[in-house]
Amino acid sequence: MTSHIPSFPADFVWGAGSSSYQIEGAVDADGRGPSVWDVFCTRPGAVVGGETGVHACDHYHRYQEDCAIMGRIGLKAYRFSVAWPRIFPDGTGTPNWAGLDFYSRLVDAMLAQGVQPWLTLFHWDMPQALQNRGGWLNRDSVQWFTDYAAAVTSHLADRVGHWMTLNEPQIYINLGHATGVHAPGLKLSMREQLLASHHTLMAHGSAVRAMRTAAKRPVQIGWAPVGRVDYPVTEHPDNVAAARRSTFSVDKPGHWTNTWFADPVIFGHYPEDGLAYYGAAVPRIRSGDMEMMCPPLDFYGLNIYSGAPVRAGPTGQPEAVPHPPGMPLTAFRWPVTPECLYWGPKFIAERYKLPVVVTENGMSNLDWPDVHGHVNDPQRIDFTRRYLLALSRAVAEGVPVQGYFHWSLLDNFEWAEGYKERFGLVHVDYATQKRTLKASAHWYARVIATGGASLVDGAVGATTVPKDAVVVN
Ligand code: IFM
Repeated sequence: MTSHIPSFPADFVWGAGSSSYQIEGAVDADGRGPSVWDVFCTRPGAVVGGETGVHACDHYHRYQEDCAIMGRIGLKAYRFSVAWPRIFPDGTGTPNWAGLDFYSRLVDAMLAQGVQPWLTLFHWDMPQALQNRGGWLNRDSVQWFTDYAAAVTSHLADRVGHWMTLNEPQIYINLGHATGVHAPGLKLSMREQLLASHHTLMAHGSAVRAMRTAAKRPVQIGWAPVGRVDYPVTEHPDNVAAARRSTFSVDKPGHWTNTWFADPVIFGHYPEDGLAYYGAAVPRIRSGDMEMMCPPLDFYGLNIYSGAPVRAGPTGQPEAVPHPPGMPLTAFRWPVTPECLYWGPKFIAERYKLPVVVTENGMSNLDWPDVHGHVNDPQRIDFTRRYLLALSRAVAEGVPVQGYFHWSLLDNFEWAEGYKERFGLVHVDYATQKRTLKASAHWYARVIATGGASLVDGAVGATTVPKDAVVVN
């Protein structure tokens, strides 16, 4: 890694994130309707241990305590999502006042702690009532989502300045509509998968336009796709070119692509290689569809956890390079590849010419309170330090990175994995709902307070910046 001194702009957004179904619980409270995840969790074998989000972190009732924790860590911003079925329990009709009011109180509690709200509209919990009408396969989903986006925006945009439409369309299309391991648990044909994805991209664009009108003041709108990052195995220009090419190619089953989703949203057309790759499975594109997808955005959110090394083959073509034996892995068995937080934002900003925000990054770990009640998670500290140093290199080289949101604030419901994977800066004892700040939360607080300077502290969890420790190798 190139030696550099970590440096982030003074207005860099240091945050942490979560999503509604993963933390809220209270699935019947105040008129909320069922979501696809409530229904999916009741399927035998769908979720590890038969676990569900029925109680999760009980954040719905404990949001004040959780906002106080955000204040203790010194977060500048908190990314959360709205549960669509709290606002439209039956999918359409009149918005549910009590649901809107919960998010209004949550936003006020955040602001009282000096934490800016960053709101995601769709983090996978579609109302089951809409799924019963075909979900994203129904072209009406564009209007359903637009109405929902407008309702939430007109209610909260006086206090919420940053908005994201969709979280990781690649994942909910792939796991929810192709392999069936996430809600709504469908195993559709490729043609149907691409139709569902086409509608979500139209819904995104239509919603952005409606939100700008409903907000009644300028707001920042982006989205949060998952970033496939192929990074060069060495920095030889041929390897860099190969990594860039494969990062932006459509060449693998499973929707693990940036361009199939982002080219329509930013450029207004599907990528040529994707059209060739999917061939006859590409849905009929009606007049006006592509134009609908691409209203201007203010930032490009990137969820990045891991990347894959690539080198240039004999004719310059990208070749995957296997990770070495004994590669560091997280508890989820995801490779630890800090390089992706340099190359991912750099490649994306170059291609799409938008400021980038890392809207998710973090790791699951095997954390538990020790006999003194402390939760020591040195792996998470080391992981985050390495990734943030890589990100700071991008910043130092002029890549327009505006912020970083650690995933996640609290341990939570990790979808089909239930409560097995702990991603939080804060440990949650699900039996008692006791929150304990992990060592990483204290460490991250220091990173935030020093504007990133403490990333070069020598010791795990160190609280002072050694004067001579300013160069990182
Ligand atoms: O927990 C998820 C989140 O909901 C979406 N992005 C990846 C995280 C870790 O798997």
